[in-house]
Parts: sequence; C-alpha cells; structure tokens
Amino acid sequence: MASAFVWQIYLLFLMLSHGVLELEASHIVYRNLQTLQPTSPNQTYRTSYHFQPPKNWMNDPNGPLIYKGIYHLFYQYNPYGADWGNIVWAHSTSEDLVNWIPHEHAIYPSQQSDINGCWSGSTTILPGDKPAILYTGIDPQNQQIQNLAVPKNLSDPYLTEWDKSPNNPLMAPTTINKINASSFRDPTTSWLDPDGRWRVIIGSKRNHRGLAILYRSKDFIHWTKAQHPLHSANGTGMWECPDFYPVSTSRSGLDTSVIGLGIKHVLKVSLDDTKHEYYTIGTYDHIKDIYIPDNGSIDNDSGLRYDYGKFYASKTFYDGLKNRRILWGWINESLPQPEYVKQGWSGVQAIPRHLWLDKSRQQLVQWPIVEIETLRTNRVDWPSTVLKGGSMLEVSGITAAQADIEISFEVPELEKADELDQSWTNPQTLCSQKNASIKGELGPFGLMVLASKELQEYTAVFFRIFKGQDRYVVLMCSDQSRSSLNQKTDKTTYGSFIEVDPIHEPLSLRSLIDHSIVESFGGEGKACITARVYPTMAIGDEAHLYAFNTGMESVQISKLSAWSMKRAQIN
Ligand code: DQQ
Repeated sequence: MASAFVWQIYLLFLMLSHGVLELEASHIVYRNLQTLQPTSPNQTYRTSYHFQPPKNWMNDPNGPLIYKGIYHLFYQYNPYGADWGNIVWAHSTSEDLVNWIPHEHAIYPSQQSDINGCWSGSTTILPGDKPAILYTGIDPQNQQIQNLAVPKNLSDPYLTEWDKSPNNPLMAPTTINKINASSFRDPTTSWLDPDGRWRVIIGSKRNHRGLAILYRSKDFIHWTKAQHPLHSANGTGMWECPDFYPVSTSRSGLDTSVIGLGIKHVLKVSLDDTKHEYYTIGTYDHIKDIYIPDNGSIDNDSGLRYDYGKFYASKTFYDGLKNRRILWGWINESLPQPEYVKQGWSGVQAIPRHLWLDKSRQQLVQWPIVEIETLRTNRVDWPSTVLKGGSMLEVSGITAAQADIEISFEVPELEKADELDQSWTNPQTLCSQKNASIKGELGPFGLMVLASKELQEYTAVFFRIFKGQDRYVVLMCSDQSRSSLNQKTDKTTYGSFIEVDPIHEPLSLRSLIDHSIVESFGGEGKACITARVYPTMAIGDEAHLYAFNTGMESVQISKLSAWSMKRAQIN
C-alpha cells in the first residue's frame, strides 16, 4: 500500500518536472502531447495555403480580430485527438492573413464556468482599443453559459495571455429567464447603440424556433436579457454561431456598431439541424431593438448562403487597417469519422473572404482576400479561345493540385438555351440530376479540377444556362460525384442559381485548388461553392486541370489566367 503511494507521488513528480502536467486551477493541461506528429503517414489531403493546425481536430473559427496591426485567429481545437472533444481556443497570428504562427492556447478550461469546454464566441474592441472575448463555457452541470476574457497585457500585440473575468458567468440560464441550458451558445461581436448600452446576441431555440437572444449591458460585465429576441424564425431549429453586422454597397467595410442611412444589416445563422448556414438582409431598428429581414429575403434553410458547399460556423470581423469586413468559415471533412481519425487531423479553414453588399442590395458578394494573390506564381494566360461543344482543353504549365484559376465565358447563341422547367426550383437537386456528364444546349461548361489523366477522377465546377419566363437563368454546380475512386467519401453535388445576366456580362469563375479543397467563386463572387474531395489518382503532379464544354453549342473563353500557388507558412 505504502509503496504504491510513494510510486504515485514519484510519478506525479516526474510528470510535473517534464511538463506533462501543468496544473491550473483544477484543470490539467497536457502541453507536450501537442507536439506529437499526426498518427498516419498518409498526408495526401493536407493543404498548402489553407489554414490548419499541424494535427488534431479543428472546427469553428472564433473571435477573429486585428490588434496593433496583427491578425488573430482563434479556433475550436481538440489538443488530444482528431475527433471533436476537450475543446479549447487555439490561437495563431499573422501579419498578412496568409502566413501564420501558432501560440499557446488562449482559452482553455480553468474555472468552474468553463470546466467542461470553451466553446465558440467573438471578440469586441472596447473603447481605448481594448479587445474583449465573450465565449460559451460549459459548466460542471453541462450548462451553456457566457464568459468574458480580456488580454493580460495590452502592450503585447500577440495577445498571448488572457484573463478570465471573476464575474463569470456573465449570462446564464435560470428558472426565471427560462433559457434552454443546452441551447444557449456562441455570443456575437457586440455593438454599442446610441443609448450607450452594448448589445450582444446568443444563439438558441425554443421548441423548433431558432432564436437570437438579446442581452444589453452598460459596462460589458453586467448583462440584462431583453424581453424579446433580436429575431427568431419558426421551423429552423437551433441557431449556432449567429453573426450580425452592418453592410453597404461600398467595398469598404463598416465597424459593427455603425448604423445610418444607406446601411443594411445582415443576420447569419448556422443551423444545427442541417449543418447549413443562411443569411438574410434587412433593417436593424435600434429603438425597438429588433431586426427585420427585407421583404423577399427567405428566412429559413432555403435562404441565401455564403457558400452552397462545405462551409459552417462562420464569423466575420471588421478589419480597421484595410477598412473591410472579412469572413472566416470552417470546412469540415467529407470522410467517415474513422478515416479522418486515422489521418490524424480534421478540418480546414476557408480562405478569408472580403465581403460587401451587392448593388442589387439583395445579396452579399464575396472575394478571396487580395493578400492570397501574393502566393501566385508561374502565370499562364490564354488568348480568347473558342471551346466547341463536346470539347476540352488542358490548362498546362501550372501545378494543378495547388492553383488559382480565373476563367470567363461568353455565350454567343443564348437563344438556343434549354427551357427552364417550372418544377426545377432546387438548384442542388438540379445539379445532381444534370451532372457534368449530361449534355444540354448551353452547358455544362466550366473547369475540371483535380482530374486524373484518363478522367477516372475529376471535380467539375460548371455553369448551365436556361431560358426562364422573362430572362436567362444561370445555374452553377460543383459536381463531386467523380472526385474520388474511394467509395467511402461523401460525394454530394452542390449547386446554386446565380444572379448574373449572360446577355450583358461574361460568366466568370474562379477556383482556388488546394489538394483536397476546391473553393469556387461564380459571377465575381455572387455564388460560392466549396468542395472537399479526396482523389486517389489526381494527386500532386498527377493532377490535371481542364476547361471543358459538354454542351451542344460553342462557348467563348474570353479570359483565362491561371497560377501555381506557393506554399504558405502555416503554423
Ligand atoms: N461548435 C461549438 C459550439 C457551436 C458549434 C462547439 C458549431 O459553440 O455551436 O465546438 O459548430
């Protein structure tokens, strides 16, 4: 008995002295486990310029901000494995949003109010340029509650250490406020109204109604729940990771508290039930403290999306240095769980996107941040080229597995377009039924990326043009059905109708290709589709890139520029 006790004490001493255990409050942090290499030698699907940690599970981007010229990205991370769990806020910083260095975890379980997990949240810059993080903590009863953390040292531009408020939790479910303790999470960036009080919304649900619960505070410490939510929508289920911010048609972004003439507001929610996000565009009435989506803005899962492919739990922030609003989003794996656990990592962040309100004022426009273009090399340009019906042309001279390509099409004989059947209302279903191999009059035409030489594998990103009742209707698809010979991967085909007028403007497509990711931007960023693919043949130098046209009629490639992409320094 006695010798077992001495042995345990000796073991504890060894672990402490070798940094295995770091005791903070009642929480144990296994720091040195974080330096282990991924468990599998097969790293074929790791990316070269998308953000990811060296190993393990990553999900939502959290609290992005810029402070003293340094960009910060925090993210939901499991320090102990490639599956979701043990969640902390991991932290990396960058001077250009392209190259990143890692830091110690910023927020990890260390007090009663987050002992079972540090879930998603956001940063607000308080007066005097003082960042403050509101995040969801999971308490010993597994209730979801909201906590505050502030930087330990404001003169450190890397903000490596964070102090948790002794007042935590600042917002919690009670019998009086009747908040559902397992559906109360993901505080937004707060905004300050003219009455001098901060506002924040927290995602929730009541029965099957999605809710944006509203709180107000004068000092950012003491928060009072408003009688009514900022907004809610029946039948949408739990709203995760809400985001609420002002936009205008200028590409210049607006700080989160700005209200005024010509400004619209965006409310984005991530639907736990479907793992889709949708957003509406509308008006924020700061007197009544409610948000009202514009007439015609669809307020459910069929609404507008930032991205019609894999993209979830996204969050924007205002970049005051370059005066723009930037969007981050998480790209999940499309592999079964045992497969990604075997590869030793899971999850990638999409390339940050600059976002603004389209001139129609009915949707947003997104474009990869300009800094990503610093990775472009080996430019290839094509002169204007006819792409006959049933033909394809290889885009050679670049590294096709790690590339950026912009292509524009002009369609001379629009009147030949197939009629749009009135029952074809779901673009994703239409893209699955009319996949890349189905011949139409005008389309499919677009790009075949991550393609093997004999086309046993390829991901096709393409357009079709239909004749609608009083205008041409353009469909954009990302067809993954042939992306991999591995039968276990999810090969859902994605699609969206896209608001472009092919009579007056060329149809443009840009794709960022990064080994297992294809991020595509149609119509200068009016529709975006991200695909996660796992080719078994179209890997590295064996990957090819083609422009293709399977339609009956010729189309004109009016512009094509393509680049190899250099590897970014990431973590
Ligand atoms: N992920 C977090 C939650 C959030 C969910 C937990 C969304 O806070 O609701 O890791 O992916």
